[in-house]
Amino acid sequence: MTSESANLEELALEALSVLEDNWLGRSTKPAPHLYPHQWSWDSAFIAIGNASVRWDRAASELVSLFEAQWTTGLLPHIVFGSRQAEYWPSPEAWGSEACVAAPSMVATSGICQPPVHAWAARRVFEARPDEAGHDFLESIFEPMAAWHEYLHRERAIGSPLVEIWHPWESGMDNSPAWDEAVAALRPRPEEIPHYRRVDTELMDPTVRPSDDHYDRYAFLLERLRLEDYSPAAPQDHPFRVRDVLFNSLLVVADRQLAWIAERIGADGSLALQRAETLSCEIDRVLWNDELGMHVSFDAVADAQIPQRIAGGFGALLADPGPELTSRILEVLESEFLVPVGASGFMLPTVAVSDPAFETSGYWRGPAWVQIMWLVAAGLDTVGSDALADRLRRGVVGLVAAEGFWEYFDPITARGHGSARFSWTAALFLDTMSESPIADH
Ligand code: 2M8
Repeated sequence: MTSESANLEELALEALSVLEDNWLGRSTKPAPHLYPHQWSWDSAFIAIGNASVRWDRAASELVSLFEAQWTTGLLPHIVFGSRQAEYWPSPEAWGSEACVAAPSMVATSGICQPPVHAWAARRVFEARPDEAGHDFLESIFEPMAAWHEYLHRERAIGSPLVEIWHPWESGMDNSPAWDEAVAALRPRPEEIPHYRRVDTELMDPTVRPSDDHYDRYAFLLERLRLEDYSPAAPQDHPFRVRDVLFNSLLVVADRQLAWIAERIGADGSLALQRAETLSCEIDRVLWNDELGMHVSFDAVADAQIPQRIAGGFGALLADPGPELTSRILEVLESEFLVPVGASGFMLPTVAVSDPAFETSGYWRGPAWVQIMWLVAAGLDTVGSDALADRLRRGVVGLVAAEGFWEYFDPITARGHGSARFSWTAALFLDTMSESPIADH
């Protein structure tokens, strides 16, 4: 065994210990202190990482999340565990107990996150395609279909593209792509509920979203809470964004739902049809020819958001065809990718040359492992294997040099945010098991 592969083996053991330490009993918290409950898309990534190493936990991660599903089909972005664990917005701020559609056994948030779950469920099944795997797939299918149904029913307003109603729903909270839409919110002081941030007590406040943004996050939360998270006139909601990553992931998710349906003898034709419609709309509405990539659409301003962010490369997952793909790859290579380690690339969330770039500012520049993992999968989809491989080497290189951080500075490659971050560990494990990196 070479010293490099010995080192990778040690890292894999360390990744397992991160997941072990963050295990809550039936699911995994994203980070030891900063995010002490269960988060929706984190759980999907964690399930993917656990699938081939701790199968029962991978299944439990998704099953426990779906137990907190609302009767509307909404899959909440946070499922609260211990009330002792400090986090804002707390269960009281969300007030899910007062919503008829919310589960009674557990407190949750009332908004959602990108739909990576059907993909995760398929990966969990594929890691164990026996009776247990089949039972898991059967038990998750109806709730999964209801989750997708919720998105297509409640979030597609005047367009097949689905909307997010809060920046937190994108998972890329303070991305500069949302700056204008957030600035356009002008809450009166009495419309901002009183709150105390916990994140800035745990982290350097300069790398977290600003107080100004948090006021608006709190305002949107309160507005949605007053309407039981199901506004009677959704077209009047003040933050409505058709995010390219969210919609691209829904294309993948619908395709995976159809795949699951076939495995268990159910009908997946609607899901397939929806995936096709959505994928055409992504190219029709979200493609920006001047920027050479897909961007999100502000449904309140009725205009595209002309900001390139790494999430836009998520459109590769929906397979945009050779012409758009070659334009996208050109932008990816010439504007975004930054060399890391011997032969890897990292992908900043905002291009280093972009005026909006901030080197350690959370979703405003740093490289995130789960975005790199998703874009690598997008590159696989369009047959760009060499680039996908170099992005995966980037994931391994960053973790090997720095550890399992929440995100990484694209200039110095230093780790930032929370240490011992669950999806970094989970997707590192997946990257090691999926690719030939370890053999090189
Ligand atoms: C971050 O978001 C939460 C709010 O949901 C926060 O800042 O408190 C984001 O990075 C999000 O993508 C992630 O799912 C969550 C937990 O890791 O943290």
